[in-house]
Formats: sequence, C-alpha cells, structure tokens
Amino acid sequence: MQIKENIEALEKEYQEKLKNIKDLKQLQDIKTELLGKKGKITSLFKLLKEVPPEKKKEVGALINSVKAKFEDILKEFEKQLTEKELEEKLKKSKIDITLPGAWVSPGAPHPVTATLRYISDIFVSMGFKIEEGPEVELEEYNFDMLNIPKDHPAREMQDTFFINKKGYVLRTHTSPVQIRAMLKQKPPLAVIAPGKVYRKDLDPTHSPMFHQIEGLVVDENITFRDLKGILKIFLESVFGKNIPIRFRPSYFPFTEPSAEVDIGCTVCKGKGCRVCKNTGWLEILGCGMVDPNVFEAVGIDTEKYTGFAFGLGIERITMLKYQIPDIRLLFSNDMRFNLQFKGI
Ligand code: FA5
Repeated sequence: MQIKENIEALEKEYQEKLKNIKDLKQLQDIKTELLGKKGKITSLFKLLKEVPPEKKKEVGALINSVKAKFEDILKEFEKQLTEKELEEKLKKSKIDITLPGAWVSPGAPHPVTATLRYISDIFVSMGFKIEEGPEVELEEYNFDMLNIPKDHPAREMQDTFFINKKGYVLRTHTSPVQIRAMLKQKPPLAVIAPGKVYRKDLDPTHSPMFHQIEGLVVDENITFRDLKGILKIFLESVFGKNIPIRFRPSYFPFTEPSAEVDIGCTVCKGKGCRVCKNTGWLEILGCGMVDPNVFEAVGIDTEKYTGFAFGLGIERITMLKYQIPDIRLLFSNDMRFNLQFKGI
C-alpha cells in the first residue's frame, strides 16, 4: 500500500534529520514541517479519503501512531535542547570571582573640611559651643560694632565685596559672629564660629574665599593668661608638643591689647627658608582681649566682664600642617591632590 510506504519513508527521513538537529529553532522548523497545519503528517490524514473503506481503520491507526511517536520524540528533543541552551547561557554568564573588582572611590573629606572639623573638635572638647552667622552680613556687625572706624582701610572697595543691597557685605572675617553671639546670650560664654569669609585677595597664600574659625570667651576675671593657655593647648594639639609658639604685639580695632601668634616654621624647623621668608616663624592667627567698645556696643557690663577673642585661617593651618606650597591647590578640585589627604 502506497500510504504505508509513504509513512515509513517519512519516518526514516525525519529520524535521520533529527540526528543532526542543533538548536530549538531547527526543532521548531521540523515540528512545523511535520505537525503544522500543512505539515507532512497532517497531510497524511487527507489521503485517508483514497484508502478503501476496509483499510481505513488500519491506516488511520497507523497515521495516529506515527503522529504520537513524533510528538513524543519532538517533546523529548525540546526538553534536551532547552536544557542544553540554558546550560550554555549559564556557562557564558558565569561570574569569575577571581577577577579583580572595578575600583570605586569611596570619597573623602576635602583637606580644608578635615582641618576645620579637627580644629572644631579640639575646642568643643574644651567646652566651647559652635555658633554660626550668615555669609552675607550686615556692615554694622562686620565693621561698626567691632569698633572698626568708617575710614578703616579694610572697608575699602579693594578689600571688601559689597552687596548691591545697601548696608550688606560678604563678611570679611568671622568676627561678626562674636557680635551675634553676645547679642543672643549673656555671659559667661565660650563659643567658636567656623565658616567661609571673603576678601579681594588672590596670590599663592591668599584666596578670595577662605575659612576662618573665630573664638570668643567672656566671663568674670578672664585674662590674657587664659587666652595664652587655650591657644597653647590648641596649637600643641595640631602641631605637636614641641612646637615653638610666640605672641607678638599687634593691632585689631576690636581687641586691646592685641597680638598675632607665630609658630616655628614647620618646613625649615626655624632655620629660615622661603616659606617663612627666612625668619624661622610663621604667623598663624590674630587674637586679643575684647575691646570695651565692643562690649558696650552689645550691652555687656565692662566693669564686670572681660573676654578674649581669636581668629585663625583654616587654609593657612592646612598648608602648614601638610606643607602645601600654594593655597590655590586647595581649590583646584584635582583628585590627584585631594586623594593624598584621604583618612587625615
Ligand atoms: C582677622 O580676620 C581677625 N578677625 C582675626 C581676629 C579675631 C583677631 C579675633 C583678634 C580677635 P586677619 O585679617 O589677620 O584677622 O585674618 C586672620 C587669618 O586669616 C590670617 O592669619 C590668615 O591665616 C587668614 N587669611 C587672611 N586673609 C586670607 C586670604 N585672603 N586667604 C587665606 N587666608 C587668609
């Protein structure tokens, strides 16, 4: 019978084809060729019409069995190929835990921020409270109430950034926070005020924006000795126990007497070099006893109270501590520079 032979030939052909099958795509093609709407097995059923009635049952059963057989075979192939493809995919995407990981910088505080926090911590540990004031400051607080006369050179256009709004400046120092602290709180008080200040300055040791920390202590019986003691503790904490310190008479309108404090040059150890201009000393801060005119401006009884104040430049201390030759390096945002201070 022709149809029987056709079935046998078909079975043989596809058994052979299935031996060479490589992927699910090929399998799907074979499935369509055999069992699709116009597939070869599906077409066999159409041939049944031509089969004599007495043979129909037998041939029908034969076609059904070959269909079931191929369905089973294809199902098994599908299972195997799916597993094989998954395995290959997993093999390709396998993580090699021995490869070095991609480097991610965890970041670090800027050296100025690190110094500012370090210094603040020293004073906080001695009982000082942190005060803040605005960077756009009243001229009255920045100058007048600090006993800085109207014709003082610091007020000149070339030193101070004036704001369009009349009576306001970008604060030129943190000393106006002294005024704010004393207006807010009656003595006794011990505060520090860290923050940004602005001046029309630009050279290797001066920047138009820099950071200061102001210190102020007001109480009964505060003397210059207290000021010296506090600053000695502070400077020894930053630069080490053996750092030479000297107080040099100076002038600030808001302190009387006033002094500037020098430390032995950290670069040449006092022998004299370019950094200390061959003096062996480096100026580090300004300080003094609060001028009675300042106390009067904020309504503090000058008969009862005395106080001291100091102001130091953070960039300057950072430069001396880490021997940085140019202040502009601190603001260059060069990661090669910044990362050298990681963990300080
Ligand atoms: C003052 O600003 C006073 N207010 C300090 C003070 C406070 C004295 C309380 C007495 C009592 P002076 O202008 O010297 O002082 O500045 C203080 C420090 O700021 C300097 O020692 C220096 O370290 C730093 N400094 C000044 N100008 C610049 C600048 N352009 N760039 C970076 N640091 C600066």
